[in-house]
Amino acid sequence: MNRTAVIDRKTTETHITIRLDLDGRGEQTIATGMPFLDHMLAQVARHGHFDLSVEATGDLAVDFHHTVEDLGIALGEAVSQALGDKAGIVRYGAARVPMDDALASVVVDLSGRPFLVFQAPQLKGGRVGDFDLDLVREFFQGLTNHLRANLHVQVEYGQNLHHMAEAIFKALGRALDRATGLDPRLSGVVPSTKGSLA
Ligand SMILES: [Mn+2]
Repeated sequence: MNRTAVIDRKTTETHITIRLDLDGRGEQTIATGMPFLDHMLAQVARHGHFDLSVEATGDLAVDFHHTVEDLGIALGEAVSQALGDKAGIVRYGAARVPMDDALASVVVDLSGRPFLVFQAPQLKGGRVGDFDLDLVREFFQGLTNHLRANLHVQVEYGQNLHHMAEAIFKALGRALDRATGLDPRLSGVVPSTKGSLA
């Protein structure tokens, strides 16, 4: 079974192309025009064992905001498309990932009901190079809405902003790897007593 997606999303503000294989080996080619975000998306692919290629051009000269939000949207659409009707998936995933001084957790339910809880006040107003860390939340909001998932993101503690952000994206990869994984005991049944996760 092929669990892949190709997304080509074009607006007046951004143009994003994503190729995704949920059952990959963590190989990535990522070029968003924002090297820090490239580094973060590479963590999702690596630790989610996804093959992921992302190309984005956007109105970065205005602000990184549109491109970051649209990347969240496009990645959500890609994962959603690759999952199809979600038959046989684990559905839930949780990961706590340390990075030196920082500890972050991501818990996901691929429920079909978008809801984001984002508790990372440490990032507020922070920057890594030219990347505004308030945009991490915008990325996750776009992802949540278009993956139609329940996502809980928390930075438990940390000192270094780069480490806290990176721990979040690594945890996202691990949690998504688990949630999108196939459970052979389900033999293709959708894991909901309603019979649907659409
Ligand atoms: Mn790093």
